[in-house]
Amino acid sequence: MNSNNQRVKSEDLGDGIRVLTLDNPPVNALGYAMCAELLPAVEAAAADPAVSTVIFTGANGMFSGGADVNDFSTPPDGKKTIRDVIEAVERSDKTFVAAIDGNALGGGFELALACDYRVATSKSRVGLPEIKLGLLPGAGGTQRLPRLIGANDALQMMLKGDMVKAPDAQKKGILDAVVDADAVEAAKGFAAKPKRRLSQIKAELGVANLGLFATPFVVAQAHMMVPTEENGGYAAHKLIDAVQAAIELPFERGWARELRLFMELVQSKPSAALRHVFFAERELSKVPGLPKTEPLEIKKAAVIGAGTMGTGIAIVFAEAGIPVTVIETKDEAVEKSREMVFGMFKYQVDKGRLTQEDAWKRANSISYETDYAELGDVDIVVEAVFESMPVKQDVFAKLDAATKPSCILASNTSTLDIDEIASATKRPEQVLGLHFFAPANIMKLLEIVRGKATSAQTLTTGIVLGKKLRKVAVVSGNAFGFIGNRMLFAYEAEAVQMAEEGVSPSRIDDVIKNKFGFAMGPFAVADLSGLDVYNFISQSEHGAPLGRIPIIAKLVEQGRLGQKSGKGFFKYDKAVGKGRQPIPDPEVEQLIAQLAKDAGIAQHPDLTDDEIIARCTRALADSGAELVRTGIALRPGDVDIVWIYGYGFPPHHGGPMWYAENEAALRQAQGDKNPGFTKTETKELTHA
Ligand code: 3H9
Repeated sequence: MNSNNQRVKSEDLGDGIRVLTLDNPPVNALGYAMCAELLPAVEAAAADPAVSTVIFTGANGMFSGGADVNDFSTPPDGKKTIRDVIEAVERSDKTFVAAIDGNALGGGFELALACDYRVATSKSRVGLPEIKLGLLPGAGGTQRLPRLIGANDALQMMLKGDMVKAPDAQKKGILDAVVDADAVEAAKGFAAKPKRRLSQIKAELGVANLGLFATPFVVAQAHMMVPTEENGGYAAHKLIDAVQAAIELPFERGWARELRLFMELVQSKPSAALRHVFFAERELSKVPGLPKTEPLEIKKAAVIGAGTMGTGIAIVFAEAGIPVTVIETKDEAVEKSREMVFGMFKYQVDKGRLTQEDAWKRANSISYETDYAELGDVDIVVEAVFESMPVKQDVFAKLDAATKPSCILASNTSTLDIDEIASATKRPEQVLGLHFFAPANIMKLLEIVRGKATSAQTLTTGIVLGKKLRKVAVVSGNAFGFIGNRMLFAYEAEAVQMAEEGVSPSRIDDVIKNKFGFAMGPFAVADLSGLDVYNFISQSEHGAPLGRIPIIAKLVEQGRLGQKSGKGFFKYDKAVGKGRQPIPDPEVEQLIAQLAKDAGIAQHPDLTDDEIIARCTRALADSGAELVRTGIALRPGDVDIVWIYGYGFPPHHGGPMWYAENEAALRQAQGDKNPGFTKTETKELTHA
């Protein structure tokens, strides 16, 4: 039988072999519509006496990206899901083989696990990334993978949610063959082999020497290792429960337990938040109204300045395989930069992420020069010099003269006006901001700042380059502080305001970090960034409208610049947490109380934890809404991504805009007439 349904192609190859090809672009998602076609195709093959082997494969350069994430917003209500397809495979007495060419993820990989044999091309990757969506694998993954590779390894793989390259998957015993040739051809080699269902075998723990108490011990350890349910670990604990069921229960009961846990997660708030983050991330490169243009090919780059930031940016280029020239006149800075580069690549080798040879090649793709005349052949330059307009304008004028006409000139400024910087050149259309976050080689966020003259090609090149550099790139308009830092000011100001009302900085930080789940509290962040930097910015012409924070000016006056000077809002002691752990300082609390008294600020020292969270998050959302309203940010989702990837906003709360919107919905439902930022407002704001 040869048939061509919309999403499932069925072809008989002779010798009893039928190939079912998943063809549902872009990622062959196994959504309701797809499963409504796949299920009868599997049932037809199962019922056909002429078929002895069914091979699943995928079109569009991949096996399948898993269930359709869009489907999770509506209950299945009797619609067919990948679980129904897998049950049909399980019922059938034919041999099933997965021929994987490209990614097999989530439900896609679970379909492969339901097969008797799995073959993949060497470039393929497999994985169960559901945890990143606040879910657990809900189509048998939690029951079959433990039976295949041992529960302990399976649990680690599912908790991380990372993709595993085919050769590594073969070593783990996940794949039966890895080939450089055609996957379906290779799969045919398994046609005559006997059935081998994972559901029929017992799951072993895969941990030696723990005796009778091995399972309870490993399970208890696993629960201890992941974040608490309230603080980002909601799905992780349920995943551990599901894997425990795989060890302790017969397959059918584990399969049922997995579904119950999956359904609980689909309806959970953290999962809704993480699914929002997933789609918001994929929206980022869509810039409304941007004419379609070919991006410039970036074969060679340059960075101006070998400070910590410049070096980090150079490493990012080198890691992406783009050779980079760093311009630096001070020998001492070059020496330090080289040390940082080699230290970082050695670390990658030590961690097993790079071979010695690759690390050496990449480290040596960063060269150092003193003269701009060496930049004649580069395609892009990123300037990372001191944050001062005259200094930057001087650099840009020199770059304009030294680089070829097509070269793009980018600034890593975190606050300055891109248009003013561009005005120092004769090519403002080829100027943009590329605002990396420190440490540049670690932080995922990149703000791409579009000046008023930035051309479509320059912006497109920035977006494509961002992907190549493996950054999460968010387009921002040219406003003081762009998206992230502008909101940071509003957030810090609100935190200081609460301190002035009598709540200690350490309590505010504790609530924001440990109760809400931020990576750091607002006062620790201020200390890390440097209070002198805040002070300098708030005194500058552009920063002034953001308002001055008198306590910060006072602390700077006293030489309390933050972590770098050992004192800021908190004290730091080299003997405690390597000098990075904030220690509450009663002196600062007294100083704040005095300033508040002098200014006649009403005291509310008994603010609840929830009030502290509400005020901080509302300050962020109000400021984010203003950025969307004025077109600086394209969408509320872009704001969320900036704060999740650049400032440690807990992803399970969806970002400041998503969180505010959902909190408002809750308050509205409770009859609050002034609930705050609502969903309707968000929709109206969006420029996309
Ligand atoms: C699951 O399987 C649950 C089961 O255990 C149980 C079920 C009962 N659904 O990322 P890209 C879209 S949960 C819907 O830019 P890439 C994406 O939005 C699922 N849409 O491409 C984008 O759309 P647009 C577990 C999806 O090449 C387009 O495809 N699976 C899905 O850089 C291209 O995406 C996962 O979590 C999906 N599952 O990366 C895998 N996947 O063009 C999630 C993608 O309109 N997906 N889209 O903006 C990924 O990790 C990456 O998308 C992938 C491709 C690696 C596949």
